[in-house]
Amino acid sequence: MRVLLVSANTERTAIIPLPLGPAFVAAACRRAGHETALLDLMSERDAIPALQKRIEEFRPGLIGISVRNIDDQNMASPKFLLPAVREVVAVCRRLCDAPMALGGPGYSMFPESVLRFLQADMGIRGEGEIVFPALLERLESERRESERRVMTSGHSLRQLEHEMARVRERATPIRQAAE
Ligand code: B12
Repeated sequence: MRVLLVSANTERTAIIPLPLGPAFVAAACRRAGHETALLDLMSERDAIPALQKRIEEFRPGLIGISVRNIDDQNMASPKFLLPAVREVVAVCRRLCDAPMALGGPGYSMFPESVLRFLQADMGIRGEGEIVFPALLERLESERRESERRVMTSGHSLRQLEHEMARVRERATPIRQAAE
């Protein structure tokens, strides 16, 4: 599977950390045989256009998003850092239909509320090197299984897509007529 890992941290407080966690997870994905790209938004001049370009070129089957910080831990005037990550998720959603999995230290602290706030599809709490490739394997085997079911019922996926397009074409005038 083609996997895009996005290190979503663009916060420059204190230090500019390297994306160590997502790099470890990317290495594990490559070892498991997946074509893997890692995009570090911190090192991009314009994060969102860089993300758009990478998605269009790479066409990922799954996107992993690393969430490092929730806030800057400045008690005097705290800065909430998740809205920028929510934009990353929204851009991915707009550009492709790949499922999105969250991970990273920020996500792992508040998995349920961060998943809800960011509107991603799933998340992995804690270290990702073993569980994330296992998730990829699971998604791939589910895809193979559904393709096999389609093949054995006498259709290829391409035929099925063609058939769906024809159904949609026929359905449009009906919907318009009803409106
Ligand atoms: C070391 C560290 C620092 C160092 C960084 C040094 C450096 N050169 O990188 C210093 C002291 C500079 C620092 C600064 C800050 N830090 Co700091 N830091 C840490 C610490 C202790 C470890 C981070 C680390 O490098 N881990 C090692 C890597 C390999 O692990 P990892 O990133 O967690 O990745 C693993 C998993 O999370 C997971 N994973 C990661 N990405 C993904 C993606 C997917 C898809 C999946 C499935 C899994 C996955 O798998 C990875 C491999 O096992 C954590 C606490 C902790 N124990 O995690 C806090 C922590 C991340 N920091 C935090 C904060 C807040 C900050 C600061 C904002 C503090 C400040 N006001 O200065 C700054 C921000 C820096 C920045 N610009 O982003 C918070 C973030 C949570 C929050 N409250 O928002 C943490 C969690 C501490 C805490 N408990 O509050 N930090």
